[in-house]
Amino acid sequence: MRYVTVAEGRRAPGLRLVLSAGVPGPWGEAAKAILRVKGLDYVAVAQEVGGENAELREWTGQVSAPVAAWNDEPPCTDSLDILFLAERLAPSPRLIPADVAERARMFGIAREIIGRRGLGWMRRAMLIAPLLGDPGAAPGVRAMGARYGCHEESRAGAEAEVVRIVAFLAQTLAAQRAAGSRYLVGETLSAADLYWATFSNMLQPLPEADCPMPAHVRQAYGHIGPAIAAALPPELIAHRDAVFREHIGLPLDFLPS
Ligand SMILES: N[C@@H](CCC(=O)N[C@@H](CS)C(=O)NCC(=O)O)C(=O)O
Repeated sequence: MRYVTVAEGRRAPGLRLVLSAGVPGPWGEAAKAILRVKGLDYVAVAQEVGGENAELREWTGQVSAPVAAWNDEPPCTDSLDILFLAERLAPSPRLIPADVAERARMFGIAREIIGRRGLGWMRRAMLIAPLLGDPGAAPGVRAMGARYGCHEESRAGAEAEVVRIVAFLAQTLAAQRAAGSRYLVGETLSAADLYWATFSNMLQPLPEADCPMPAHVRQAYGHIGPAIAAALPPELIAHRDAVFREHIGLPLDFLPS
């Protein structure tokens, strides 16, 4: 992936996507997947994981990735705002169902995966909360812990929530299968499938060839423990593999080139 600096990205016209350079940040990979499915090109802008990101703060009022910026419009710093922007720029294929009941279900599932205290949030807390009591914890880890409320969580509490959400996703997929659909909502791909596919990497990393992430991240993501392993059926992983194969494409491209 060719990343430009925040200063370059801020000046550039068109669509820019700020991403954590060098790692497959799940929120960033989800935003990339949405743009890929919609065929939208963008300039990738580098955010530094756990870093000060002062220029990004100056531009967007916050320091996280992803951020999507379209021409002179205010940058979208929230993942659902990025989804709405993509839907506006490329209405087809739609990733937000037209049917209101399906839409409500899709956003409920999406929130459980990407939202505050959802799957990604709690999985991150599982990894970071235990490190925060160590006076030698790296400054970047401390920054992330403070940024994402990890100090408010215990590893066990966060793990229990991850188990509940994964079990819910497994039940949802099984019910959809029984009703004749391959997807989490309705009969076609929606953003919920893309969110699950990209966030599943925090539970069962994609193979190294498809996702060449730093060894310590791979090791941390891959150690889920028996409770999450028991809640995660092969069908959910097969679903994410199919979504990557048929809709997003592999390998993931996040290493600076
Ligand atoms: N407000 C964002 C939150 C995204 C988020 O949690 N980003 C993390 C992804 S790992 C991040 O940027 N981490 C690196 C950092 O904070 O430096 C959203 O809802 O999309």
